[in-house]
Amino acid sequence: MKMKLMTGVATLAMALVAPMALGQILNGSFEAGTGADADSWTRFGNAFREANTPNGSFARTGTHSMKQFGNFSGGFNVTGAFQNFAISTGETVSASVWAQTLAGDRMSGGNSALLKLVYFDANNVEVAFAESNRIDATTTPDTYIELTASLGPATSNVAYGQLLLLHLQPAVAGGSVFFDDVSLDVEAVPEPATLTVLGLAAAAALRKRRQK
Ligand SMILES: [Ca+2]
Repeated sequence: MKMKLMTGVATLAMALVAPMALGQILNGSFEAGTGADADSWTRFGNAFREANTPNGSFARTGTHSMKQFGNFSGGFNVTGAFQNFAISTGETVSASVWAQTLAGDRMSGGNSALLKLVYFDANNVEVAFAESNRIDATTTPDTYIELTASLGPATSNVAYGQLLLLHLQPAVAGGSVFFDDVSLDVEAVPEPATLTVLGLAAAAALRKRRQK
């Protein structure tokens, strides 16, 4: 009986520790969409779903990727695309995207491109954020590199998360970037308090059984 009880508690603890994949990013490879619109993504500025052409294969996988470049307004231009994802208190998130700049339209000046993760509260106010490594003027062209970012346990006031792919153009420098193969992983983090409660519950149950 004792063994059986302990096995039950262990199973419960494992269930709490096991990673949970919630709020996965949809259409991370940009294969689904109509023209410049990529399904599931909200775009702003100069962000376009791009099809491979007979003259060039820009996608890392499949036949489509997302191309971004500056707005050339003279001010600080931000172009991008984003998706929201579900996240609960105590969960952490890590994300990845592959990106490249082509030699023929290489990122220049102060331009850069990155992946950004943000936690928002119920009033759409930013609670926390994390930024990835970047594609910029120093990045080797014509080569897809991985950009990664992660954000720690969501506090109780976090309502949802957002993943953004961004192209930043501080001035009027040229250069575009192609994004492909976005992935996002949300994982539950066991809180020490939860495990302590489980431990106390198991001990109490054992005591109860011994008393019988
Ligand atoms: Ca693709």
